[in-house]
Amino acid sequence: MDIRLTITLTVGFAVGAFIPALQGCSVETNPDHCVNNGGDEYCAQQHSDWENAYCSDNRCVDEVTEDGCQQEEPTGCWYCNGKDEDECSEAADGDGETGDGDGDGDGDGDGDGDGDGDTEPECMTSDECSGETPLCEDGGCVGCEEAMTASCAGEYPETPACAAGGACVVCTGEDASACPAEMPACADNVCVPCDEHDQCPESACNMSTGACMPSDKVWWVNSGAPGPGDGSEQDPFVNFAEALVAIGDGGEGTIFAVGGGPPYTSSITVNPGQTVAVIGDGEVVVAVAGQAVIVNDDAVGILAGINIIGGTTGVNCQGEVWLDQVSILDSMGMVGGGVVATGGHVELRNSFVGGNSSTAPGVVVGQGSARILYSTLATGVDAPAIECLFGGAGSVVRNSLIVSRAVTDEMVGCPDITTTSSALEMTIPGNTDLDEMVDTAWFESFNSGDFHLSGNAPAEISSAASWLAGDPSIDIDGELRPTRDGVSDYAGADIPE
Ligand SMILES: [Ca+2]
Ligand SMILES: [Ca+2]
Repeated sequence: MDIRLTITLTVGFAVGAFIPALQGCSVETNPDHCVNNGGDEYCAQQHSDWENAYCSDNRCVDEVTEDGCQQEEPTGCWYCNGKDEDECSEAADGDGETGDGDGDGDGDGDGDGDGDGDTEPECMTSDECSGETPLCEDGGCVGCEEAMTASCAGEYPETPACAAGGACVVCTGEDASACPAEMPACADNVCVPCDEHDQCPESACNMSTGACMPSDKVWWVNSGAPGPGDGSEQDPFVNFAEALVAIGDGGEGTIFAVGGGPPYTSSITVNPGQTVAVIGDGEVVVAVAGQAVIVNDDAVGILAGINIIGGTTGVNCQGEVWLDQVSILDSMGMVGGGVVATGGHVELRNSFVGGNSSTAPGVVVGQGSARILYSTLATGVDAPAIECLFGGAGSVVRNSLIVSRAVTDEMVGCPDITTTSSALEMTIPGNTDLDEMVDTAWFESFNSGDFHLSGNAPAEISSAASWLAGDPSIDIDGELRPTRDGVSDYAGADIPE
């Protein structure tokens, strides 16, 4: 409301020297208008390229100007010395004798006549208005941003959102309330499937379908809560196991996880038929002895904003897995791998995978496939960053940073993976060759799995990636990516601050 008010006043000031308030009789002065600044002389200064400059109060002109200056003599509303002086059309005509009389007469007559004509209603209802001035307000068609009382939602139920140019549209980035459940997000004023969790603030984006997860199937967990809890935001469960039970067989549910307390010690197991989203706040730590996340065949696991430390395997995928802004640290000698595509398909985006004590690869591509996008894989001396058990056909590495402390290829057994726009130590055409990573100084803290880039990272990383439509709009920390097709960007999950 404040913004609309400001815009309206600005536009109002631009049109006339004086703006009578709609309800009362108060008058505001426009300090930038020629009638308040000495008249013609002011216009001549403001428009030094004009042959003639006349000051008008805009009542008698065809084209209203913001500062009141006109190039043609504004007969009938010419205030050559400013508003305190008499209107001076008559003086210029040299008709001194009848000047006073005619002047008064013309002034009143023209003023009333023009006034009535100008305020004859342009519209009675909004269906007489369209385009970028779709709303009828006080007899005139105005843009939705200017409107004080009329609104897109009130006048046009099917296009209830107000776009920047003034038009009423189906949706905007801020208002997608008219979009259907299966296409809850908005791009270019058109409803589209979601691809980021922020587009579904009450639950999570089901990345698999592009719909928001059910808003009535949402549970909260907080490892620092007193427990046992009922899974509500006010009284959360303490561990994932209770929330997974609440989602139930074949259910589709969202778990909001709060970090800052002790590590979560129950694994996240998604059973066949289930679709489970776990949305952490970035401070969530999952530390279990065995496999931290298991997504079974015919199950969908969607994880974001969580940190997995240790265990035997970070994420074991047999169904469908979506990982965004996830960190997986091998601190204690994983034997399986950070992310294992046993079967099915893994999407790994804006994520860190690796660690110094690696005994297992960062990503293992088995019978399944993986798409590794804008992720940083950095593994220890005994482990490749990516290992393919069956060649890697159907898998993709793009816009990622792939390194290993091993003095060998950091991708092993993967001749069929499609790798583009990434930065690696090895040479693959279409990617950036960083040469051997001689120590761990490229990262803020390699040993603790903090793969944010340090000042020692090779500069080529900053332009190795190429953003494409559909790619994440942010990095692992929420920093904005370029979001224009073909623009170069940092490879890996981190854009340095
Ligand atoms: Ca290496
Ligand atoms: Ca960053």
